[in-house]
Amino acid sequence: MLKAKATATRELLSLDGLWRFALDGAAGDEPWRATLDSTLEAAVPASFNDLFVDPAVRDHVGWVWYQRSVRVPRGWAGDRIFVRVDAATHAGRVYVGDELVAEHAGGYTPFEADITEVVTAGGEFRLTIAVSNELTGTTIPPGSITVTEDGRRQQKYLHDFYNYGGLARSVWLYSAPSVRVTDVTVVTDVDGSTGVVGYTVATSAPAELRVRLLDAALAEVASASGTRGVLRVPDVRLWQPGAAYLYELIVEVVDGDTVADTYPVAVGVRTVEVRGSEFLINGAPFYFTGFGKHEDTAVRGKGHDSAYLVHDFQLLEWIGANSFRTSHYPYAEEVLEFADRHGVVVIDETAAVGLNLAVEGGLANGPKRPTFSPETMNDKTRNAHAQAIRELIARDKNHPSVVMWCIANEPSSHEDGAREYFEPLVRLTRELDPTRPVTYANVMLASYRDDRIADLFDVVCLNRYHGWYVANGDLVTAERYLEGDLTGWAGKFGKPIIMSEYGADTLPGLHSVWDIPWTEEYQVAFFEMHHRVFDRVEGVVGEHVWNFADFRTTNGIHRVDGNKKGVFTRTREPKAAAHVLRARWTRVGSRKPAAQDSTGQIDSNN
Ligand code: BDP
Repeated sequence: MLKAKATATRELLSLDGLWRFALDGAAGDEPWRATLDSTLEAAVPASFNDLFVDPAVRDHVGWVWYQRSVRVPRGWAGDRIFVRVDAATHAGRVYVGDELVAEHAGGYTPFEADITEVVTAGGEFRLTIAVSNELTGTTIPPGSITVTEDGRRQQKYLHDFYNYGGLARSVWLYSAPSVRVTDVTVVTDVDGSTGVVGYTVATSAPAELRVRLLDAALAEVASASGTRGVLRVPDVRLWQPGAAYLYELIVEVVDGDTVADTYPVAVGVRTVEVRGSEFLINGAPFYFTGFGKHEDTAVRGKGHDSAYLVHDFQLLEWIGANSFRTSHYPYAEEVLEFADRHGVVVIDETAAVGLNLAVEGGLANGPKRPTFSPETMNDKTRNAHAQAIRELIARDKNHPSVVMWCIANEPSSHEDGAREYFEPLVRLTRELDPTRPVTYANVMLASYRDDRIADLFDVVCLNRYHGWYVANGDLVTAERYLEGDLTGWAGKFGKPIIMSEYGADTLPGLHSVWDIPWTEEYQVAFFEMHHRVFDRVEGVVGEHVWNFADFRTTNGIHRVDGNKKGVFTRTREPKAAAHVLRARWTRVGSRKPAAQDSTGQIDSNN
């Protein structure tokens, strides 16, 4: 799905700002039919939960209402007019005046409606968006709703980050010509020193098409006509991790001498490949350093914020990280565009987190209810999951920064039914995008001995907590466990392994000369232990610390002020471990550190 952009043939109006806001039930029946009867105003983009002091808002489970009036620019007469919602977490309904114009499920991917027939250029209309934060057995992520004895609805779910809801990303009004570009797919390859850019364009009606590829200095380097084709770029400048280079593909609908529609797509020419136990970008082995992140800040919740975007990427650069995973949902498109421009590598994840009832009763307990069954995660869950994959790939397929799809976080992959659940989803992902490797993040409960799905995927991503949830405070034992774990996976599957999570909760300011969990020193020692092991095990091609920053977690799990595994605090101050990671990652770059020699030194020539 194309991002809304202003071009010579399209105009774009941001609808961000303050909207009238009400909880469902507080604003009467069918609240979209009139001005919302509420004194509350909510900021867009932002999750609604932390904006207000009333706990009834923060804890609300169900629909909420956003409303504002919108004036359509006069000059849009004759164009098609669209309203686009970048994210309504987790479901949205859009009303123009009295009419329902769009409905969407899935909290982290965009949707839009053509509202040309119900608005007029120059006129004003009432725009109401209903957003539901409910998680059920048929949503991704899944959850369930219980009712307390005193009648309060409570949301339960199987992931530990807080279930923020609302309009966390921008809302737009835009115009486009009736015959227009509706989709563009770009696939790049390299042939010697020549870049190969394959393109496919979809249009709203049969049309004559022209494409031009411009380099960063806006000089045309290739052109073609027709809905699909291949452009060749002699002496191509590749998109490289840490050294981004972007071309721009200008797609034009032409009608004789006039350009009826024009839409630009940033193109980074690069290849991605898994070969044996290596992950190759542009033919060279790539070693991932970085984090699992969250979209999470004070007050805004999951609201997209350009200042945090810039600052987070500054911190990634400062610490020497070359990559991150969009744990545990697709991030705002602005984040991926920034990664494209700045050469940061992304593992792009769906919101399929918590497909795991084995963790329900705590890490140590075995499954009490089966995860995959008609009563639990079933065909409907899988259909929603398939749709989440479709929408993720439709939105993000052209980003050079995205080098791999991660279709689930910590599913119960050792249980009956896991293979039947995942096989069709992996197939679907490959059909939709045959060019990128596919992975899932494996949970510690599913070992290399009993995991049932790892062979379906290209890369083994492991979330492990040796030294935290296991062997807490005993890094000697943890080191032995970790090495056994990694060598087990490497030996059995022979695929590249990325440590997609390893982390220890740490309270900034807490210190000790001993290995005491929660101290800054323990987080440092914990990482150093992991890094020794990674360097010893062939096949480990990356390390993503859990987490970039401290983040808000749900009520009802035993955490003090949220998850403290951040290397930075929630307000982005570094803990001691940040300096240790910085020393390592700025030295390692994007090449796997050589095995240590007998003196314990890294052989820097290797
Ligand atoms: C992993 C999850 C992650 C959690 C982390 C933790 O993938 O979302 O935040 O554990 O417990 O199981 O810190």
